[in-house]
Amino acid sequence: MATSRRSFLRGAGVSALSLPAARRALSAEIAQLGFANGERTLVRYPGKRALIEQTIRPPQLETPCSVFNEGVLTPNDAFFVRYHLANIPLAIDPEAFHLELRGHVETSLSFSLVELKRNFEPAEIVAVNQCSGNSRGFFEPRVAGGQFGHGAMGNARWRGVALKTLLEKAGPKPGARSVAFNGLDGPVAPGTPDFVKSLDVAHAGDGEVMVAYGMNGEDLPWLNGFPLRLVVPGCYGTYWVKHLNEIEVLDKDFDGFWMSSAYRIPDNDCACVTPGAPKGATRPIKRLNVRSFITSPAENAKVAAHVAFEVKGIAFDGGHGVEAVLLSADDGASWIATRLGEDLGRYSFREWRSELSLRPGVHHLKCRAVNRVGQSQPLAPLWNHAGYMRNVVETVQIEAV
Ligand SMILES: Nc1nc2c(c(=O)[nH]1)N[C@H]1C(S)=C(S)[C@@H](COP(=O)(O)O)O[C@H]1N2
Ligand SMILES: [Mo]
Repeated sequence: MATSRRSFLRGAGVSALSLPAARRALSAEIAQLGFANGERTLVRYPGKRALIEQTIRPPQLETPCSVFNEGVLTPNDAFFVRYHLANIPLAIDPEAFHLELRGHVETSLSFSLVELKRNFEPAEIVAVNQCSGNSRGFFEPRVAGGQFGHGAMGNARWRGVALKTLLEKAGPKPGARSVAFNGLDGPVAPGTPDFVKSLDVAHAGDGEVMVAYGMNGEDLPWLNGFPLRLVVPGCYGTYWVKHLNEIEVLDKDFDGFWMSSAYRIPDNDCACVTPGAPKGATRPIKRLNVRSFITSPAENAKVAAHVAFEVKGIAFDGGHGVEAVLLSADDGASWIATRLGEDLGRYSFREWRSELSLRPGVHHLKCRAVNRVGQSQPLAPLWNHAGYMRNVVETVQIEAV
């Protein structure tokens, strides 16, 4: 391999010595997330632009919403960062690194990075990575967990090897049921369960699930899972295991904590319960529901009255694809169609645009996406105990002057 270890790490944007020490808080700059106690400092990590700080150990960073107005792909240096466990890898030797594939298979395999890049046909897919708890800060009544605004999501072009290809090479034995994924991070306290996620064997081998080494034409950023991460198009970020180094095929359903206790939603059509009601039966969270956002104008923006201006945003769902985005300038009383932008695939953000001209005063703009199977967004928010899957029609208040 021509690339030296040091240049490889530079490529990942991190000196790899100490991330916490490399953190630069920009205390002069404050972000306001739009709910009570929504003030956050902006912070700069190696390889990242100024992002909204959610936690320090582990680093958790939210993308400012203005980034989603810049383009349909989220730049690597602006992509959000979510971790559960504080013991995250701070140094990885890409030449020594191996991905192990073992368990209920005919042949256990071990792949170096060079082998994954050279010996397999690269696959590419544009897909949204969204945290289950994106927008949790807006839940009312409030729920425990990271109080995110809308920036715990991003859209990127992922490059890697189809997991199906690797699984076929190892040869799952008859009776293989699930596949478990583990990364290099781990708990600080001995009692905390390691972050391991699983997919059933059919989903893991569907040809779309990917072991990714590239993101938007570069190596994965350190904080987004360098050197390998799982990409599970259409599914919540919790399955997109970072720093992936162990894949295990099992002859039973995987029952680790992060599948059997965490990341579960009410087992009903709306994934919701009446606030305060008992949790009831649950199932693992899975596919993204339909969402859309106005990215311009920004909240509290002023526009010139009676002058046409552009309204623009993004929409996405769990893989059926966006069929239409409707826009309302009168708080939902009437709706107009918008024009969809370039189609980068059914797992991608889809841009939309329209023009409005408003009389003087305060106006409430709303957008509402519909996917290709007719699913849309509720006009009133749904609630669950974990604060997952918010997809209510959001409102942006602006003033025409
Ligand atoms: N190894 C590891 N992978 C992980 C996690 C983690 O804590 N450890 N968190 C998951 C969750 S919940 C989310 S939302 C995504 C976030 O991906 P990002 O940090 O690249 O934005 O990573 C997933 N992969
Ligand atoms: Mo997440």
